Amino acid sequence: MPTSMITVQRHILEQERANPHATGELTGLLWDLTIAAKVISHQVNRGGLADIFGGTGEANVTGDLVRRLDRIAQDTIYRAMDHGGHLCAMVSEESPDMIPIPAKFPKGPYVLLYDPLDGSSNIEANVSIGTIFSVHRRISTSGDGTQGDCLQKGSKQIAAGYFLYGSSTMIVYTTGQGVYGFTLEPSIGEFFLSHERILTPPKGKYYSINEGNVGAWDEPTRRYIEYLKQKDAASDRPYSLRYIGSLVADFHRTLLYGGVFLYPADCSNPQKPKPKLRLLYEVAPMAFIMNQAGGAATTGTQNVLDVQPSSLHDRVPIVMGSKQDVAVYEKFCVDSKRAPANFASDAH
Ligand code: AHM
Ligand code: MG
Repeated sequence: MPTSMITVQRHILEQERANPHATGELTGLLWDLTIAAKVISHQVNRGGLADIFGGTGEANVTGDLVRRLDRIAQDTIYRAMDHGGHLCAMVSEESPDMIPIPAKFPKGPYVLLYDPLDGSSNIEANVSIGTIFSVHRRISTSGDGTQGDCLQKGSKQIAAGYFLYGSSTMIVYTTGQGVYGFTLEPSIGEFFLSHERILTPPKGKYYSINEGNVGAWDEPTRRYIEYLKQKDAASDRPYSLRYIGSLVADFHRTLLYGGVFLYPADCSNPQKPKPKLRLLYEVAPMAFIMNQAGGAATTGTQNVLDVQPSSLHDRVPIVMGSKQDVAVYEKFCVDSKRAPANFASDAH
């Protein structure tokens, strides 16, 4: 049995009570999401059953193969969230356009942006995957939500979090009052507080990047990773590489142990850099969480939370993690010509 008896439901409620203007809508919204996650977790745990697997044969808007569990996760969240009266629109990584709330249901003050099942290329290897979510307050005044409600900077997020389907199922979330983690007790179906007020170490000793892409990295990233691999006992270098290729899992480890996660743009064509991760469903919510845990997140030139989205499926480069590690990366971006060795004394 868990030692803490604080359920996620009670925690969300108490956080909302701390805000004198709270209406209870956000509590209801997050509560509905946890129900969807329990259903998805159950399906993911049944993942060894052959009939769940296999592509649907369609490609999603970002060109990835839509796997069957992706679709189950997408539908589960939609069905859990469409009728609660908390939302005026939803947007998912798996759909090209906004997903309206059916006319027969009341509209609410929030929009929900989500990646229903991130890391799905790992499903068949039984690697941890997850659901990522981000909540904004609508800026339009009534009726159906608009694109403008969705295309808000990360700094405007009201809440963000993720569900991790791993050796146990977890929710990690923030409403701008710190980051908290809860672990699902599957026999009774409740998430219990297991990670009180998560704080990322100010500096880590791990880096997390798809190193197979080295030939396509920009110069600062290449020099930064070289620097992390150089021996220097005073700054705990060389760092160790940890990379799963599943954002929620790589992020969760970075959040708890510190260090840095990077997904830089593919700069094979320097005139047209191509980032991979999506601003609204992956990068902005993770940046909000990292920031609330005392870490940092940058595109290399800009704080991620200040990036103004221009379309629903914008992608940006991302470097996030321990504050000191991200600060060193930013120095490489400012002056990529500087010898890596000079950074040790500056940053540590
Ligand atoms: P997905 O949303 O289609 O699952 O893709 C996103 C995933 C992230 O989970 C992960 O960080 C990244 O893609 C891994 O990409 P790569 O295989 O190029 O390293
Ligand atoms: Mg994804």
